Amino acid sequence: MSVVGFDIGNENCVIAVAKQRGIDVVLNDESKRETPAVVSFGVKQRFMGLAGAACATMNPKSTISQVKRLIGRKFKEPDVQNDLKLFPFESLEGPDGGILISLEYLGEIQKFTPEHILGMLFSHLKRITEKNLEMPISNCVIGIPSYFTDLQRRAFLDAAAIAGLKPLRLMHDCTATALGYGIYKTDFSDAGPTYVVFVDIGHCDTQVCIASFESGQMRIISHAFDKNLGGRDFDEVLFSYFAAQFKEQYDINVYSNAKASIRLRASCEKLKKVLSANAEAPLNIECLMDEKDVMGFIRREDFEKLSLDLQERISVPCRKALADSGLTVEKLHSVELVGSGSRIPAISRRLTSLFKREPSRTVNASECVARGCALQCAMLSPIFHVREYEVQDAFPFSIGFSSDKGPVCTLSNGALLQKHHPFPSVKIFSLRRTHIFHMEAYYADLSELPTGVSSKISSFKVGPFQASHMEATKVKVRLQLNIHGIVTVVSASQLLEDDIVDPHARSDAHLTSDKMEAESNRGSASVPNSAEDGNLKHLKPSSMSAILYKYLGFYTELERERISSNLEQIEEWLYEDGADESVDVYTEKLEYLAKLLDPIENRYKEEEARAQASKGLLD
Ligand code: ATP
Ligand code: K
Ligand code: MG
Repeated sequence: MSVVGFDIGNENCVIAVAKQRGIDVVLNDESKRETPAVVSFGVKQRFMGLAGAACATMNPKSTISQVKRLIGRKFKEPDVQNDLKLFPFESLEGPDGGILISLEYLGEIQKFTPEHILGMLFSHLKRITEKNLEMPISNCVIGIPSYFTDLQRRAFLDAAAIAGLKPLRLMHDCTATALGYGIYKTDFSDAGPTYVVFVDIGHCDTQVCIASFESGQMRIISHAFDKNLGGRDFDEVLFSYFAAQFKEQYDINVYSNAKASIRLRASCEKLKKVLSANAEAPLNIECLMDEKDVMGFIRREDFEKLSLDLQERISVPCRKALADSGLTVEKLHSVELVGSGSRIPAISRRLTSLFKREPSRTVNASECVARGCALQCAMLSPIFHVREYEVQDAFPFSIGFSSDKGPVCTLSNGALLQKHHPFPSVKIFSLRRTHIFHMEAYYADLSELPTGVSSKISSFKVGPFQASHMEATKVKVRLQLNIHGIVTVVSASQLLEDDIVDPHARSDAHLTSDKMEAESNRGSASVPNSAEDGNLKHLKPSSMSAILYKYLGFYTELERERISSNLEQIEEWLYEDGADESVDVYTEKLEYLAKLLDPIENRYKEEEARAQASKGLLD
């Protein structure tokens, strides 16, 4: 069983694996710790990673980078159109409104979805890992931006599945970083929580989160982001500057020439890095265009002036995260700056004045996401014993839920789940209905989302159920924001009169999680009308059925697997070695099992209490 963390960046991918003695970063075939996120399609073969990046100038129209930008997006979104203008490859609208990339491969024009291309990249990273570990892998945790929509999350899972990977969790990048930071730290004060801001500036985006640490636990309080602000935008400032200069000086228009644009952009990125360590830097490109060699030069000071508004924009998500956390800068313990885009000195200065202290670089800026993901994977995996540590993430968007009779809400803003609601989590509500009905999950406040995103999340069909003589029956719906941050209806059950007497004797009807997954991928889920219809085959040992049946909807697929495999092992042990063991050993095993069940039972009780309290408010 593998324990792997992946950071799929717009520019660089990093792979980390958990070993008994700690977390290691996997070296790729070129012995590098970072692998360019590039797939290039050639006449005879595909080139991935570093080899792919080397094809960018020779074969620009068939070389795909920054595919993460396009995952789970619609072709017509304004943001997508802006990105597509920057990319040299051709694209068109797919039949579902998605994006299709059209390129020449093996001598033919072929069309690929972004999911397909990301799947190829995943396969490449998987192969590197397997070669390195000398064993097949599948279980992993993958970092994603916190601003990813439901559709983008599903698309990421689809791409991982194409490569034969099994993500135990899609984890928000900053949450992964915060976990890696918190779990090793033992010097937190006892006087109360320690608050840390994490700022991750990548190639295309900026993400900020505020985490609260106490001994043995970490909670994310707020997430904020600018999905269109990263190192790439600083490159673009230099690009426009030199493009204008070369037009005047050499009478060439690089905008009109795809190869010249790519070469100038690549040189500007290098120049930007040089300026992080030097006060000035030259830019020389041989034969850029029209057989002309170009020579340029810029001082860091001038670069900083040109990029002033980008620097200012970095403050925006920082302020937002702080405002949402309800904290003042004085309450913060430190500011951790990560992501290689943050290596520009002016950015550190800007953050210093904003947070009234210099940002720290305690964690490894380019590897922290992958390392945090590998750690989370180890924590979720039964083969590893990781120190007891609780991770609670927050979901950055408010979610609303409506039935055909209008919104189902518990909050004043009409949402069912408030922005920054802890997740994974379950919501229960009941409705009175006579017939099959439809429910829809949607983003309740579009101002929280990146612009141009549709409010629709997914729709679910509930029923048919047995309603006697057209009389309305009470249907209890369990909605889950799962471990990946994806909304699903876990179950819908018909409440009978007996329920009032005995809350556990209900006629529940459930979908297996497998079926649920398949159904909800199509954006709809129908719920069978009796327990016999609900396929409960996945609940294996008989002793477990009762437990899992009672708590259905309150545990994640992972928790189920963990409990199930533990129970199986213990049952086996009982009939074999266990027969000769002492009482203490039995008790120890029992206690271990109880500990696995505790959080689930707590969630169940909490939700029952909440449902009781809000009775009558719903419907
Ligand atoms: P994203 O997080 O947007 O998906 P990513 O994770 O691939 O992208 P990083 O690897 O964190 O991004 O950062 C890449 C960016 O950092 C690029 O824009 C690169 O030019 C920039 N960068 C790398 N080194 C330096 C440096 N020394 N000075 C300035 N910028 C740098
Ligand atoms: K990265
Ligand atoms: Mg990144």
